[in-house]
Amino acid sequence: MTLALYHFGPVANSLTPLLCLLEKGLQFENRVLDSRKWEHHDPAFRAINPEGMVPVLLHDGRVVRESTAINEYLEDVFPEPPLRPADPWLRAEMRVLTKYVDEYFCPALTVIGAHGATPFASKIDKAEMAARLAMMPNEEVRRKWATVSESGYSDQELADARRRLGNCIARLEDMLTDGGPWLLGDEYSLADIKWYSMAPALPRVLPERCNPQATPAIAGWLDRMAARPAVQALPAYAPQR
Ligand SMILES: N[C@@H](CCC(=O)N[C@@H](CS)C(=O)NCC(=O)O)C(=O)O
Repeated sequence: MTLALYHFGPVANSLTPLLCLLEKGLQFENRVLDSRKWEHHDPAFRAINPEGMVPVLLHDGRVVRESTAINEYLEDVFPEPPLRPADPWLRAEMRVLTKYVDEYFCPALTVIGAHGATPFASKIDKAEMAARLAMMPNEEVRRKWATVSESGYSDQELADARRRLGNCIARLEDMLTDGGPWLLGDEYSLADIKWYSMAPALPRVLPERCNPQATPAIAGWLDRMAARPAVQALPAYAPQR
């Protein structure tokens, strides 16, 4: 059996399957790609995912894409320890939560994260950047890089992304208040993993909205997540720069 994960390190969508693999104690080839060196544009990786996007899991020669789908796949193939509730209602709730991150939380955080790459991207030679953009088949990724290689996102776009992140904070605090230690109550699940792939950025991006006084339930959950051995193992999977 061979299992390999192609990823950008323990952050955002890459963190989702990385943490799942570590929670399950699975042995895998760690294929960390350095996005700042455009390693995801190398022909060897493009042969695996023509979209030039991570994360990608390779299991016995078969390519599995999309972080949320990868984790459900890992759960189906390697069910121990279980990270998906047995109860069908809780399982549906778990999928509502992972879907929210994919459709709402992640796109808002991407605007803020990509804007932070403006100093790096705007220094790239224009001809080189044009060649890079031409290599990006995914329109959203291409538009993102085109934006940050110019002046970055507008104040209005940044404010709108922060507004949406404020809604994510409110939803997370609400879910954790009066609940169990984890998002589904007593059962740690793929929902915690998915939210944790984005949530550590919240106190940094919106410190006035997300802090131990304003959002004590989030602060407690972040601490419980940080104490998990699998989370403590994550830094070893960062790109070596
Ligand atoms: N919905 C996809 C999103 C994947 C995605 O956006 N990946 C980003 C990194 S987090 C990427 O590969 N970007 C390529 C680039 O920015 O050039 C998933 O959850 O796996």
